[in-house]
Amino acid sequence: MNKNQQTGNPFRRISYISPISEIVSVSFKKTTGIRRKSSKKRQTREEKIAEAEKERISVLSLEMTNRLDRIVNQFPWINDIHPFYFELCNLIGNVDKIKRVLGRLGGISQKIKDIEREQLIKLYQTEHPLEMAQIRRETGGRFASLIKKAEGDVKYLIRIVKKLKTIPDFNVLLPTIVIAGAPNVGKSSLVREISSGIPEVGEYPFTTKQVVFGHREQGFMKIQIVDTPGILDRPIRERSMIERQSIATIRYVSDIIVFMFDVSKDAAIPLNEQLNLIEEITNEFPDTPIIKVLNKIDLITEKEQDNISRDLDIEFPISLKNITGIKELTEKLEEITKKIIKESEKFRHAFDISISEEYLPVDKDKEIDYEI
Ligand SMILES: Nc1nc2c(ncn2[C@@H]2O[C@H](COP(=O)(O)OP(=O)(O)O)[C@@H](O)[C@H]2O)c(=O)[nH]1
Ligand SMILES: [Mg+2]
Repeated sequence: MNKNQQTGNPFRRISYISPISEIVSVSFKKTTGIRRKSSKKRQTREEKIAEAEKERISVLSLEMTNRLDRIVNQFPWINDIHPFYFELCNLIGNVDKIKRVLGRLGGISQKIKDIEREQLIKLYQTEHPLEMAQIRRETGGRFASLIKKAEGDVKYLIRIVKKLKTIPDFNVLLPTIVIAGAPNVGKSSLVREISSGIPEVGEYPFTTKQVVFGHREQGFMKIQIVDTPGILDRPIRERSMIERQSIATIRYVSDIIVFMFDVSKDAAIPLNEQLNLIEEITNEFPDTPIIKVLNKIDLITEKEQDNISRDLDIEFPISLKNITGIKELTEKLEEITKKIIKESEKFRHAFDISISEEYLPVDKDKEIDYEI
């Protein structure tokens, strides 16, 4: 499998990015301890000095280029990123700019290596210790002025990565159920109720709230359940452009939307506004099946429940308080996800990856268990 074919947030694996000022100071510091060695070899004083100066130059080059290369290599290969993360990356930063910045950093690293080579040739051509020191100082100066050109670029990356790392770690290869509905309808309660473990929390860009997502073991595979407070709970048309674009990226990961209604006395917004919301979500996610759920039936009469269910085409009347109707709902979710896994390109791809030739055992005699 392509090493960049990550299932979760591909930016999470980026660790610390050192600012240029730090790279410069740490790299120079590494060269200060380098002294002429008292070698047993028969060497002239000049030869020993040349060796020490060479080492100072090489260590400086190595320290700087290793740190620059590390920044570049930590980044996922932008073109291989799943569209969900790609689009969010492009909203938080600018994918083309990131590519240019990484290209420039790689270019500076290469240039430092080239200068190192040139300067070492010069160093070998002189026998005067003063000139040797001069060449080494000049090299250090050239390295420093080159690398300092990347100062703004690296600052940009540090800023962007900090945000990119907080994007929730969706497993983009798992079937995903997104829970939508007005505030207080019971979205978080539903996620808690139908998730196997304790739901995790992540920040969603451009919204003030956090995304909660749980997992559910389902036969041989897992599904993801996502609660999106502040994202799919208020009118999309009131959002800023960037917030709307950010919301739109959920399209890439949502396989089913569960829309929850609350018509009890606890409802935070009236039914007509909840209907506007579901209409907007239907427009925003035209290809995603939406399952309509009426929650908090423990707070309404049977007659109210029947009327609402009929008027709104409710498939599942439930109560998370009394745990009524949950089994029917989860059975339906399982049925749909199974169908999606069979039919969707997304999961066919996931399946292909797991049995592609790269995964076939090298030693054909050895038995290997395949996990799908
Ligand atoms: N009576 C009743 N209360 C519920 C039910 N489901 C959720 N609640 C309550 O409704 C409130 C909001 O639930 P929450 O899951 O936080 O809603 P969210 O804002 O949509 O995530 C909480 O106080 C829940 O305990 C239900 O079926 N019946
Ligand atoms: Mg909630």
